[in-house]
Amino acid sequence: MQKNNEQWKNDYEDQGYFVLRNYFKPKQMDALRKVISTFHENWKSDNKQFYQEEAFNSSLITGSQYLNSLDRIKLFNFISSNEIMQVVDSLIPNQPAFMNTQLFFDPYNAEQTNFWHRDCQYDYGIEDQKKIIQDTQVVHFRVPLFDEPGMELVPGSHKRWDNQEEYEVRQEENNRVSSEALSTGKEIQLNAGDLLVFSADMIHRGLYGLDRLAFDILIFDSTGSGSIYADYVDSDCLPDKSQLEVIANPRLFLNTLALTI
Ligand SMILES: O=C(O)CCC(=O)C(=O)O
Repeated sequence: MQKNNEQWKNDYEDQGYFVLRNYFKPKQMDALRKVISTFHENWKSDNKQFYQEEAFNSSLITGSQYLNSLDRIKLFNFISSNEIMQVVDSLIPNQPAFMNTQLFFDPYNAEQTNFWHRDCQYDYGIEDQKKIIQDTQVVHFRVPLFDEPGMELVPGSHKRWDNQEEYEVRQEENNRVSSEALSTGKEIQLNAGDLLVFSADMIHRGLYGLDRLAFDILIFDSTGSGSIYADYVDSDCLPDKSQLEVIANPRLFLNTLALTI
């Protein structure tokens, strides 16, 4: 067990990602698929135009808008399950905190292209991005609900700045577009039951196809400058008092709540 944890940490530090194959039990996946499908159908019918015109993901899956309390508790228990917490604790030993969830699907318009990015580029200018990738730590836990083409990642880019090709493509400079191939990209095909763990700040893009449905959990290191990520938390997506009482291991949510009240 210990060796696993050290291996995960080393792989994450060196490469910015790792995959655990067949990590979740079929029963866990069946239960998760059921709740997520309920969310997705409700979300789609409430966001018809956005879905048909441009969407490739939704967020706030644990919120109260589209799921009832029982289904939300099932999600909270999955997010803080032993399987997830074992990985969380090996990467973020002090005060890991729940940030948000997202659901990635294929765009309705099959012509819509994917795009290379670092998550931090939507909130920070270039110089701050250079700092952020060294200083803070937001980790994606991607749980594909069905077999899917997966993700393409640039290994090692969580700790280093872009080379010229990566920069021009990601920023769409010099007539390049963000959906172009990158020579440094590595495709990671994923199957239902796998877990892909990757740094939000590495250069990455989703691979569309196979009617994918991937549940992403975002967790951050809330120590030091990581506490800025408390601003990204929507309080409606956290468990309330009565829900906390029936979550087997609520530590991840309690750490977030401690930052947001
Ligand atoms: O799967 C996708 O379409 C993109 C995924 C992504 O960018 C992310 O998880 O941050």
